Amino acid sequence: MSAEPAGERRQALGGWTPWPPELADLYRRAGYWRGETFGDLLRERAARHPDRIALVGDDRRLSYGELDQRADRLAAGLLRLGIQPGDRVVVQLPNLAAFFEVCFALFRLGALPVLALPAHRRAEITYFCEHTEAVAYVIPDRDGGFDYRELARQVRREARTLKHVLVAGEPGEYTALSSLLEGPVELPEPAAGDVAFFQLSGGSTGVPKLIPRTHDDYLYSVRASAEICALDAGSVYLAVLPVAHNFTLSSPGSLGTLYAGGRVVLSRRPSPDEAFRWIEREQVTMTALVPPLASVWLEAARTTRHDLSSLRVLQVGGAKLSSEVARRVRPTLGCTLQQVFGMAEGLVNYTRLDDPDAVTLETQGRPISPHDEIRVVDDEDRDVEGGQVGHLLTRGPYTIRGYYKADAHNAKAFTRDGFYRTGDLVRRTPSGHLIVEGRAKDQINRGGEKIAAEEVENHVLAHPAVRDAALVAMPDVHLGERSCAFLVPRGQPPPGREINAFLRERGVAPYKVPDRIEWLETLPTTSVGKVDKKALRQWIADRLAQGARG
Ligand code: OOB
Repeated sequence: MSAEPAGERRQALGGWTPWPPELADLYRRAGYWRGETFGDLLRERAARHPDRIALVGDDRRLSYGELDQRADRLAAGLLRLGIQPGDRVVVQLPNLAAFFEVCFALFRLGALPVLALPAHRRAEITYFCEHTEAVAYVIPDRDGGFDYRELARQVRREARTLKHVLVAGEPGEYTALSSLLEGPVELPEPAAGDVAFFQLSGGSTGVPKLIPRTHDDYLYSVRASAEICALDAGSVYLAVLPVAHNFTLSSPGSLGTLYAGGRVVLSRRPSPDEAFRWIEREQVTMTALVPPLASVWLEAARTTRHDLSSLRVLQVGGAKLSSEVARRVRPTLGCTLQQVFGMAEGLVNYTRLDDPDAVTLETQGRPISPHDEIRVVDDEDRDVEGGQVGHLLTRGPYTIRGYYKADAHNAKAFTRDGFYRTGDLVRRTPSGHLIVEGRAKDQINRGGEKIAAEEVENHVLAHPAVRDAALVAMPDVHLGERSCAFLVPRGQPPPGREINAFLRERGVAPYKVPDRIEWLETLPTTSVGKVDKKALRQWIADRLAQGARG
């Protein structure tokens, strides 16, 4: 345990904003921050029930004892390779047991995983490597027909601090993770108040933002989430969305399940075909989906030959779930629906398992913690009347106080007294439940995948034929939203596919490539001269509605 800051090896990491001492004290006194690290957690569980299965996936079954030992041995190998406490390591692994071996090894070592998503490509990965000065990059050999070693070759050309590429699987010219398992060595103990790893923000600005999470704050959200979701040793959690995402990782996700001594099952694909097979085979009790996937599953469940009766809870979050789809969960799957409205920056809201239907079907839940401070405000940061729609601001024991190395942006994204401006528009019911009514941030929520408009606009503007660009959301029956780029050409507009090929060429993640392109002579502006995105959203929505009618 690392309860006492004295005598610990404290991290020298700069560029992040800790909580003010009086709040940190409060969170410790309340018993939220317990001085426990992720390394401690695994050690303790492995000592208690070494033979119990912790992870199942891709022909592997790892017990708690094995996971613990392999994390130690891999940490030793990483140290020998030259990876030091405090070093940053970009981890881009799909739903494989290796994800947990690598993360726990890095936690033990006090090195910091930067959790990239499998869909990220050269532009994003290079940026993460450069911004965090990462020394290593961990990838699978191939996944979903894509060769990550080829991506690593491209990243290595640009990311100067990168010394090692480590591969789960066939390493090619790189180092196989399996070759790094060595006899365990004595390791310095990281402090629980230190940054443990980086999550990625959905973002709304030009470059992706990194979210520093400490052992203390993240473990609190994991523990409290596991309690809210009633996880125990009999729980079997199926990870279908990427394991690196906050929802799948900690709400309560894989880490919550490991905390509770349950079993995590890793599905490589989110399709009902693969997931239903896992549910039947491993007697899965809980899983988490984004709304479009929930609709696909509900459809498939009507005719499946798989036995899904072990499922107790289906969580849906990441984007707004319509009450029509919500209503179909229990009759179709025979399990309880739990809505989850969370963010990688911290705050997570859940409907509780014993909430009445009206709450579960119509709201996005309420915060984890009595110490999650919630404000709903107008454009001038004044609290709105109860029940009115406003901007959601929050602060609390597991919500960050600033992004990593982003001072200028932090001044806008946080209030002076440390509330995070979520960019979400919500209404709060008298019972304290939140209903998401919209979004003020410049982001597209493409079926749970977040696209920062400005980031994509900057990439598009690098094309010589584009003078001006605005990316907006357009309604979509399947994904909720897709992206539409309004572009102003220099001279003759090129075909849209040329723009999209250009973006892929620049190494932009596929989900960020515009779903539709519209050429305009100029972009409409508001009275203060800003691009009128509201008008653009309205225009494309009307156009689509006409199309649907015609
Ligand atoms: C989760 O995390 P992120 O960081 O990918 O995205 C956060 C944003 C929120 O600010 C909100 O705009 C949107 O995603 N969102 C929802 C929602 N859940 C997230 N909007 C409406 N209804 C919901 N239920 O998406 C995330 C993190 C942890 C747990 C669950 C989701």
